[in-house]
Amino acid sequence: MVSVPARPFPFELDAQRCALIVIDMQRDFVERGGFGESLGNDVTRLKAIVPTVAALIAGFREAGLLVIHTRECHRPDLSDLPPAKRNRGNPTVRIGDPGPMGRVLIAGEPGADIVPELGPNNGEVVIDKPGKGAFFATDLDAILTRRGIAQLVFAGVTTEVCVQTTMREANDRGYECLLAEDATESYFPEFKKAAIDMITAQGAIVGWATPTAAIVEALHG
Ligand code: TIU
Repeated sequence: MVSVPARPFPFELDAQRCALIVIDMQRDFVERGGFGESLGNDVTRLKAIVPTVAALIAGFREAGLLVIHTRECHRPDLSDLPPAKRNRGNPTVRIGDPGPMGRVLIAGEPGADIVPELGPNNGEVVIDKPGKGAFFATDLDAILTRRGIAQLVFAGVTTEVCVQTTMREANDRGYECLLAEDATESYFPEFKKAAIDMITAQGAIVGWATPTAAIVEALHG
């Protein structure tokens, strides 16, 4: 066990039972012309965390620990896309429509790929998920259980949507959750702050938060 300085109090990291989960660092959310921009968002804030997420991934790889990547995407025939999700809001391009990076949020299309700087290594787990939470309609829990994982470190986008949803799902399934607070981002800075405040409040009601450097230092310690 290594004690990692964190909010609201130190996180007792058990490296042998810990995995990193990188949420949805896909071109469709991070680059121009994708789903994120189609919803009216400025994607530059998200692109800026790529080097920090890369440093966190490198820390886990160097420690020989499991890295899991998720992608929010749907089947090409849209059979796993509820109309309520496809029709929500007033996007310029809907999920499944053609865009500059192929069909938006469709598995196998360029936009659904993880940004090249953060691509998975051989042997790393990639979870394609139809929802915001990575446990919904996926085999993530089974994979973690088989590997004896009890703690999850979280990075990725967006803090208050897919990251927070997945942290809440994980918390309810008995995982201890630590958010790398500078390796996650939102299109809305005030939502990022509020999400982290909510996660860590009430004695870590959902989980802990700390900078990437503190996690990497603990892994090497
Ligand atoms: N991955 C993820 O957060 N999906 C979203 O749709 N996020 C938004 O903030 N829109």
